[in-house]
Amino acid sequence: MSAVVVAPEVANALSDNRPVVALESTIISHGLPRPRNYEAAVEFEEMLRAEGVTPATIAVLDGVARIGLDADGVRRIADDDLAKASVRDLPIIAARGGHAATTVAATSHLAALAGIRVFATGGLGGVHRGASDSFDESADLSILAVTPITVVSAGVKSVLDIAATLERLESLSVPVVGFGTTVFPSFWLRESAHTLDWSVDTAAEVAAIMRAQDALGRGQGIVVANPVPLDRQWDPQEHDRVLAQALAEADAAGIHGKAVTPFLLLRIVELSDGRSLEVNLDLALNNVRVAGQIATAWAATA
Ligand code: PSU
Ligand code: MN
Repeated sequence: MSAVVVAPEVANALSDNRPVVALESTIISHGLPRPRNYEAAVEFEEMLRAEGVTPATIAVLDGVARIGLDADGVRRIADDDLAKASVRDLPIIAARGGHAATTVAATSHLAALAGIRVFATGGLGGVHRGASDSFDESADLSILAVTPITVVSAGVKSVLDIAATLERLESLSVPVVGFGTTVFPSFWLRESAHTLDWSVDTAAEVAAIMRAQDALGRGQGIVVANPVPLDRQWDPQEHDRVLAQALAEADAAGIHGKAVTPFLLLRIVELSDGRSLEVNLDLALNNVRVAGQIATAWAATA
């Protein structure tokens, strides 16, 4: 059995030059509570299919990195207690015949390996608060520096150090463009305190940037920062209050390493009585929609 299997539907779309969008599994397994996570996984795929875009949800099941899941695979990433795999975990899980949900880093790598150029997620991993002591910086950033994939996200969660994350993306020479905005979004909120050098208004502009990036011989990914619609964003005051409490609890409980992101996301859902979850789903769907448009523009110009 090979270590990587591209689902026939995805392989056919790629070889026919039809649009494909990669979707990650960690947001389903570790970022959203059951049973809403399963509904979200199905909803993301259905939204793409309705737009004529082939979804490729990515995960490792039975030791095989699967680019595109069948119905049983989607069930498993939502219902099973899967490990969370970044790129460095992939060879170990594959060799052992194990199962894992893939992070933005691992999903990006596997998508690019299959020739997929566009990927939708919720929020990108980044530099954690206190990283100057802990060195906790998501491999999402370093993998985007070496992986030709366009990732549509609602920026990075405000649980992270947004300023440091943007600095690292600059150092790593990863382009960041706002989609209809010049302000970097902060996941549940449309804005952060940080402005961007570049913004685009259309998917076709993103496809043109991807084309130019290739022509210039650059192999980096591109971050498309897509803010949640204004009427869907979280109330900023409640956001600040809940965030402070969740961060304090994570600290008090001694949560560290890759457990930090899942802990905070699920705790924030509880502390907000589900409000943060609604926003999370809305922003993720909004990213899937824009990624579908970009993949369509990309395929149309190939
Ligand atoms: N943002 C979300 N939900 C998530 C994540 C980010 O809204 O589930 C996940 C992504 O899979 C991302 C990962 O790649 O968290 C980053 O984890 P870490 O900080 O351990 O690299
Ligand atoms: Mn980390």
